[in-house]
Amino acid sequence: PQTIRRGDYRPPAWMVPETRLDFDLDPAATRVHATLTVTRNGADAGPLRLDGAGQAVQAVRVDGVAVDDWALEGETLIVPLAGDAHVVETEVTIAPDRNTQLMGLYASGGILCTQCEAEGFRRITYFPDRPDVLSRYSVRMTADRARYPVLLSNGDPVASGVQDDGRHWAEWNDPFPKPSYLFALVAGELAVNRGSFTTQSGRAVELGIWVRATDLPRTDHALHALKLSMAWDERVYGREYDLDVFNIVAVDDFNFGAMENKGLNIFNSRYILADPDTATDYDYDAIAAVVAHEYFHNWTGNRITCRDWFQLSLKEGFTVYRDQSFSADQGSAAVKRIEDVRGLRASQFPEDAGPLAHPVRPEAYQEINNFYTATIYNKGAELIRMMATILGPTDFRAATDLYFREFDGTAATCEDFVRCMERASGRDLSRFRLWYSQAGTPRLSASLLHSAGGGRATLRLAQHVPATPGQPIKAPMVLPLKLRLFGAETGRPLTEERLVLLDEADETLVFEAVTERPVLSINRGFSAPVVVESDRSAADLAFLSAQDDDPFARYEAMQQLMLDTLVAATISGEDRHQAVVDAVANTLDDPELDRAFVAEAVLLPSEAFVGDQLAEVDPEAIHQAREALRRALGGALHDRWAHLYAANAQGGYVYSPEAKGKRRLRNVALGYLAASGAPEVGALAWRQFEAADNMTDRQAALNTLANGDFAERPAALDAFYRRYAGNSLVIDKWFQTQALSTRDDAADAVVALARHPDFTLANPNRARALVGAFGVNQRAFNRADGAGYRFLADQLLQLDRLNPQTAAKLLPPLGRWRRFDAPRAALMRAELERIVAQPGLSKDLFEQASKSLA
Ligand code: DPP
Ligand code: ZN
Repeated sequence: PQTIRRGDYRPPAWMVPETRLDFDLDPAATRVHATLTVTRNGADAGPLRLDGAGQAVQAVRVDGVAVDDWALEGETLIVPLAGDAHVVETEVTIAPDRNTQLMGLYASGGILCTQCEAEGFRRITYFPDRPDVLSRYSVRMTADRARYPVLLSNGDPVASGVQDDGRHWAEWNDPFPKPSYLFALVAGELAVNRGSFTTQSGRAVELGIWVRATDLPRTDHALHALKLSMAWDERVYGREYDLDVFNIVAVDDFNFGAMENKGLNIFNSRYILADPDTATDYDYDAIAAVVAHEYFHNWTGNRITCRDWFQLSLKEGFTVYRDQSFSADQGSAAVKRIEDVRGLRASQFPEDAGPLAHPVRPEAYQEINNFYTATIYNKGAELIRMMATILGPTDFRAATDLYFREFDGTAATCEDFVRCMERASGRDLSRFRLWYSQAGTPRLSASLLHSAGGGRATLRLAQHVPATPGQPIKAPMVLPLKLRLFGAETGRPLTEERLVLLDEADETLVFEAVTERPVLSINRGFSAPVVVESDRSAADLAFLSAQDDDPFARYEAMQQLMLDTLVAATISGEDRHQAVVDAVANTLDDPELDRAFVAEAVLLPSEAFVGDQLAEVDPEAIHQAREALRRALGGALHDRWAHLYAANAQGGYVYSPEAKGKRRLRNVALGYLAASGAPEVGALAWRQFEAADNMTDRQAALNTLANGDFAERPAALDAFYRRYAGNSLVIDKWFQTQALSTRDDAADAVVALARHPDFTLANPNRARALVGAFGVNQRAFNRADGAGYRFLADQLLQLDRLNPQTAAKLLPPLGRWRRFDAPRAALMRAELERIVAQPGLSKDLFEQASKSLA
């Protein structure tokens, strides 16, 4: 496959100021007539080149006259043009009902819909399918009136009518020039939940959430989240919505979570549909975050888009940062930060440490779909957060104002954004730019020395960025570190919180008048996305977990204490449980703490995260060590868990930060009670399972039963399945719970579930629920006989024939072979080699598998 390089960027030879699309919609054969007004850009004398994929050219006209001097170069349509401005028409036929890739125009449960980012538009019609060609679209759709009563596209509706042949039509017009990846169309039998929003300047916007009629009762939460997002973006960034309508459509088959098409967002139904009986608190939160994310893209992505796909983080990193800030404002900012950091460590840190590591602004790709990664999104968001920290709120807002003013209506670069940060603040971010070009998670070692007599404390900081593919040698980065010292004896803060910009490999900070032994609180709020290695003792970590005034640092100290304990137990079988038990007891006994925070703080790090700390992952030993610590915590604190379980029971279901916190803590307590081996737990969990008035509690009870050996286990799995038969989003949970099982038989169960009548690779959510979840079940996936590796490879090869993009997303667990013992590594490599050798493999899967072998 061809490699595309950032350095090869050239401006487009032709612009397309106007695009008119006429769709004659039919699931088997949709005719697309495109009329492009094209103008030569600059001095380039070349022909017009239009990207295409999979469709047959039926006719080409230039300025109204049929021509036959066009040619195909691969799938690119070459049209020679004499002048500098022409009207070029093409006609093609496509088959949405045979589109299993879910890119371009496809059918999902009888609804015709589109997904164009990144390069799906070329599967609909011939077009310069690149983000720096901005065009004004008008769209006409004609379709069977009974089957497709609702016809939607971008922008505002302008006209519609009925024909006498049973078909009807609608025209939509989008006044904002946009790249082709933001085009969207939906046709189907849909019901709408309508709302309205009046913008700060008084514009009335009609909102609509479109779903199947039976799903309508599950759309209120999404609609509410949309209104909150619109108000938040006005208040926090001064950004107002710009069209008369804003529509969201939910479909069941979707590769991404959602898509920010101008004025017509299309969503994976799992990020729209919610009611208490079917959606967990986690689902409710995720829906609000994704609705906000896609809405925020209207300014960060749509009004200002990306010049080329190497700049993807320009819109994604900033928009993730914006949705994270939005969610933080809806409830506990501390808990939101903890969740985001946990997510970063679960997905981005391993990516950055493995064979698929790439910079936030990549240099090269074979398949752009492979770069919708945790690095582009989540590390990208951390970069924006660091700049916001360095600038402070006033300058950061001035800088984003400048960015919106200056780049509105254009296709911009990451560099444009950083320059706005510099210009509005007067700061020099030259060194900071390394964050865009260097891959790898920096490691920071911190050691604090105190000379008791002189009252001087010396903090030595040293950073190191590990080598990543193609980048053997790294320069030191700019790390914004928030830190503070506390007195070990008095528990008092000895300093203010300081923001230090570390930009050397080695630096020493000196603190004077430190009258008692200091304890270091560092990287407070996770101000820099780095791994901190400090020489803090278990006692100091326990101290911070009880005393630190920064909630993130407090959580982090507990995590570090747990991690140190688990690593020691894994390596040498050492039992240091007591320190963790005491620290957890302390946290549980602190009445001042938010319930949601307590629930997060007392959870053990995942098996995968423990594995990431070790030179070689021993999945079985990690599992045993973690289970032993869970048992110890469950047993030693049994009465506290039982008390928390009872004390946090609630009356009727409410979705509020407080009610969520109680549910979370109560379910964490249930988990520890189960770990304690207390005999009453099976019955307790079963009672909760049956009596629950919400999915959070029901699924937590199911997880507890499904992970153990309880007599109630088979009945619970069966009852859950039967209660929710036909609700695919809930049946996904049923598959996922079993794929994530901690039981010894998890891998065999997963292999069997792949033959369940409800399992299908054609639906990405279902594929992710079983195959994707299994890939992150460290112990089951890495079973010593290689059954897990073989299963994943088999599934990926099948899925690749249907949907290469989703297949490639599920491959990374096989690329972790360097982290394991030689026998496992050999088994994993053999599966990667089997994948690479497969005839007809997609470039998506080829790129991921071949890079994982290298
Ligand atoms: N651009 C989408 C999103 O991140 C993904 N295709 O919202
Ligand atoms: Zn996005």
